[in-house]
Amino acid sequence: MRTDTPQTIYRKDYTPPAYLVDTVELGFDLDPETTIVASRLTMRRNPDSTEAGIELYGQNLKLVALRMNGATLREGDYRISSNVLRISKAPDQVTLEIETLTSPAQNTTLNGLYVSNGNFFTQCEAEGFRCITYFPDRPDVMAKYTVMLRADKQKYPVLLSNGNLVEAGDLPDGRHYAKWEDPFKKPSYLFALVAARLVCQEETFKLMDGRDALLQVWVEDGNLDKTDYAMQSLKNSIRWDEERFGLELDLDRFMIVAVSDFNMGAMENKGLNIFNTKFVLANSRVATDVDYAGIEAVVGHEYFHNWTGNRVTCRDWFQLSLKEGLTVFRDQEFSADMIGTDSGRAVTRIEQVRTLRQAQFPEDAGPMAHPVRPDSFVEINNFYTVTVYEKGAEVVRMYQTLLGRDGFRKGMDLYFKRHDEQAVECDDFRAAMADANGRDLAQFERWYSQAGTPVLTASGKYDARWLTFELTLSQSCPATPGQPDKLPFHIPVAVGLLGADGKDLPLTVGGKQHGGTAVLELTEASQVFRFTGVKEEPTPSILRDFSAPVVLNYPYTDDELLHLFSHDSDPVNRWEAGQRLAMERLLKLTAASAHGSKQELDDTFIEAMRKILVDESLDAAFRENALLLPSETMVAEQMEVVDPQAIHRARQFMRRVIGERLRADLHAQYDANLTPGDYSPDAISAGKRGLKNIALAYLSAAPDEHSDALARRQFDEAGNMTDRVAALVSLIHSESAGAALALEKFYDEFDNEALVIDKWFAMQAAAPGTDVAMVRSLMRHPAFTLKNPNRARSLLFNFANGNPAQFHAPDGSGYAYWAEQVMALDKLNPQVAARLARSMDRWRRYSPALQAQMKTALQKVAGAPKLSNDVTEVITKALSN
Ligand code: B3K
Ligand code: ZN
Repeated sequence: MRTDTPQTIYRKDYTPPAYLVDTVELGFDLDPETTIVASRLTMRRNPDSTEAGIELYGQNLKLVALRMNGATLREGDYRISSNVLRISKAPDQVTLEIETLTSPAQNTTLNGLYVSNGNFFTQCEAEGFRCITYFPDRPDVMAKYTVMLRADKQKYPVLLSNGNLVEAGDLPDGRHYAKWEDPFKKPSYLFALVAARLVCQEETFKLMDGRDALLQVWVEDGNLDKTDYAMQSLKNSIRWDEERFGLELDLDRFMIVAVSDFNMGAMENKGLNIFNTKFVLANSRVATDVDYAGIEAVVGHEYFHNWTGNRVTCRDWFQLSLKEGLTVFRDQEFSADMIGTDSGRAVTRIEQVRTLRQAQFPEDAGPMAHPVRPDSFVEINNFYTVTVYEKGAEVVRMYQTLLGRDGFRKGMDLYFKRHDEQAVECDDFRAAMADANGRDLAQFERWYSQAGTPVLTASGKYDARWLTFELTLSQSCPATPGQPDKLPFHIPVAVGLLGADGKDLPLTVGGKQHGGTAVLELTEASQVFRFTGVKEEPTPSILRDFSAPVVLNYPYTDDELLHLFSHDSDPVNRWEAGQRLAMERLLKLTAASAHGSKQELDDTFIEAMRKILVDESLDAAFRENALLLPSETMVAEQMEVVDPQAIHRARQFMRRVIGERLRADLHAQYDANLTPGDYSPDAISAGKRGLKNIALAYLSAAPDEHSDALARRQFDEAGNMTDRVAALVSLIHSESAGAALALEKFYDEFDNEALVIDKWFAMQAAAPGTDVAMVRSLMRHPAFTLKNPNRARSLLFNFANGNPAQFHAPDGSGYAYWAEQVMALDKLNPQVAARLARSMDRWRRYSPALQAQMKTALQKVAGAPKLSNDVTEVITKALSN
């Protein structure tokens, strides 16, 4: 929460801490109203610092006592201002004893120590530890922790913290205690405690070196039937990190705890990962294939942080991508390896590309654009972004593309050898990659320092006499806030050349032979690459496997795209060709719709879609992805002036025509991809369900009595949540007469399953027929609350981000609603409010009439009293950039 005028923090101002902390002893007397926190820190002057005094951070705390080397300090010995406690005169060796009070039950921010459903949890990243006690709460201060928890035994039978349990027992007055010791030094943001009434699934697991580790998944009573997949994913993660990176679990015990009130997905606290229930709880009755995949990815992600983030951590928060980009890359590789097949890998890659285009490219082009390693921030929590995470992962992936898998592994090995138990910078990671491989990666640094999505423009020239193909690659990068000019990036561009038969031609470039794909390295603003011995005029397949996070412009003809869509050996570019064909048409249809002229879709496109749909040599999951049209948001990003309603009409038209024209084949594929028998979330089965359900969606986009009956039957008979939800969405989107009843039935059946009720809100929020008035009435539903982030996201975020035609209603009612909700949420939970605030990022791209209304809404929020730093930063940037 804001205390003074928001201050901007700059990366260039970094200075080392004046004091280092060796040990931390914490004592908690847990009580929802007033928790007493006692801490004892042993500190010593940092030889690398020139600053004199001790600086501790603290927020919303009541200081009860402060002692230095046994002597009580009085005001004057120390000063507190702007959440900083300064002791200006201190000896070189210091033991500080601090006693503070905090009120977890009053803490609706879900940052620091808070209560959820009667249980205690903590969230300390990025700066939540300072809401628990005064501390040099910065990631470059790493210390060893011992934690004593005391609480009522009846209400809080389970007491957990980081590391190993060393002692436990009873206390007078019905209380009990548990003492935990973490053998590894860690920054304060990785501290965690849980005091709760919970149950667990547990197992011992043999590690690579023969040690046994105790694995536990803790949930509320009644949810033990939903922990198997999280446990399995944890075991798979541990094994994968051993095999792929030689990294072993360093603790004897590893715990995952699920909590229903949580600001994000999960948190990698050392040995005690705390998770949003959404990424733990699953069985076929309540969770979809997407939920299962999410659990695998997030369990993996948090586990992988144990090395990339915890053992080697960040020097300061500007280096966040050092751990996040790298760990996202690792979880992506883990998920791909779990599928195991090349085509399965490609599907995961396609999904990553879609996320980048849906969310990261718009961020890079908007008012909050920032480099992967930002130079400044007001509120660090606003920088847990798709740029830091997903673009950061792309940057890490490019090392692997440039150095090869083995080279990348060598770089990782050197990184750990050099930096284990240190707090380091993105540059240290780059240096390890360069040094381990004897490569100069100096220019590669620009991926960390320059914001914006580079644009790669390509053109090709075939010379039949000399059998050469010249590929000219040029790059540029649009200006972003504070960065008007950019220097060329070091871009790996994976290229293949297709012959007329659709096969890859052998490649020789710069005298060097490659297989079917060559990784070209573009380092200048413009370069020509000459392929020799090219026996026929090729169709170039550029940026295979999406080898860099850039926008590619190449003047493809429809015929070339159709050729690639039918034959490219690189599945990602094969999919990409289909997306380009669809995007061109969506843009034309949008223009036609805006001008009220006739909408038409050509046979060529429909036939190309049919060919993919019925090609049973292709994985079902790939076909599903190839049939999925670019989203309305992606179309909007391609337009000078966004017309949300015209985009929506165009996309709906296209879906309807595909549904009508491919009706028989869609029915056939529906039948061919049923998954009878017990539910399994494996990729093959999930792929079949995906294809079957997109067939259903197209059929419902062109509704007739058969499609309606099909959706109703699927809804009634489905043996799993994936099929249940798909059927319900089809009924809602086609405005079927059965939709209302199905929604009611769904609600009644799952009213005890919070995560399913979230889906119930989310489906309605994103339905084309849901307007602002309906969202307002859904907010009055007894199951709705703004206090629970999952619930708030399910309705508010899905409406603002997932229902653009309604959110951008011409009368501005969506914006007025947005402003109200941002302000209401900000009073409870600034982090979540700031996320919702981001929904207006792209406001300058709409028509003047819409812009004016959006500006009014933004200004309304900007003028609200006592706005948090979080929301202030987002709104100020939106209004000024
Ligand atoms: N590191 C946490 C995110 C913390 C967000 C703080 N606002 C989860 C993760 O990336 O694994
Ligand atoms: Zn992470």
